[in-house]
Amino acid sequence: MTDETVLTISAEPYAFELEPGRCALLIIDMQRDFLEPGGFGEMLGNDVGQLRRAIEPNRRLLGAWREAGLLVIHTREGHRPDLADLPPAKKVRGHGAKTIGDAGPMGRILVRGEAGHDIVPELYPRGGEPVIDKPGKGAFFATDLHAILQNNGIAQLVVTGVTTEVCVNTSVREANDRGYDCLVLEDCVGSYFPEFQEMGLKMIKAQGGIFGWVGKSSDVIEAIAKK
Ligand code: TIU
Repeated sequence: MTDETVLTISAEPYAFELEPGRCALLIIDMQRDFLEPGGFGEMLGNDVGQLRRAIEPNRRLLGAWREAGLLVIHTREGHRPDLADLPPAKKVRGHGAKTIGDAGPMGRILVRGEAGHDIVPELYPRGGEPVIDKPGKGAFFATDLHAILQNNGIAQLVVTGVTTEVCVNTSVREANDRGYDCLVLEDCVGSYFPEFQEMGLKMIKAQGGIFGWVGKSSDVIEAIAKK
């Protein structure tokens, strides 16, 4: 793979021209509290099985991405232990009996350093892979993600993670407005709600790719493995 390599990836609304030297894999919020039985997500009444389907395709993709020597960035949604960065509106939204910062099934809910806040073992970051701790749904809000991408010469993102219509969509929209081309992999993103999974992906690729492209992990893995 040279700096000039361009890999044509089958995608909608049309093929994505992936330039490996300028493309990072962005894995959004694959955290235990969202994905594991007994976590915060399940405590809220969600079916974590809907999200867990994305773990294995992400594991394969991450392996191939690392093998190819390309940049991978992980994100986690969460807050400072003192909750100074937690907007009061986010704390009280939903009127839940337990909310962010309270003691949950895997430590304090969405607080950095707690077990539930960390990334699932199957996709655990390796040393040298940037981990972005974000207080919001979008990966760019109040983080150094844009600076890290710019410093690495990144212009394209392959985006995976959870949930499709919340943090993935928000991050893709933020990335799009900052000039990044985003390829979202449908088998590597997940929603607790099947209808939001479908519509969340449709919203990205509609109107000629208004926010980006939608493809499959197998096509990316095949392309980067060949080079
Ligand atoms: N990461 C992410 O999507 N956070 C959420 O809160 N998602 C929900 O779907 N609730």
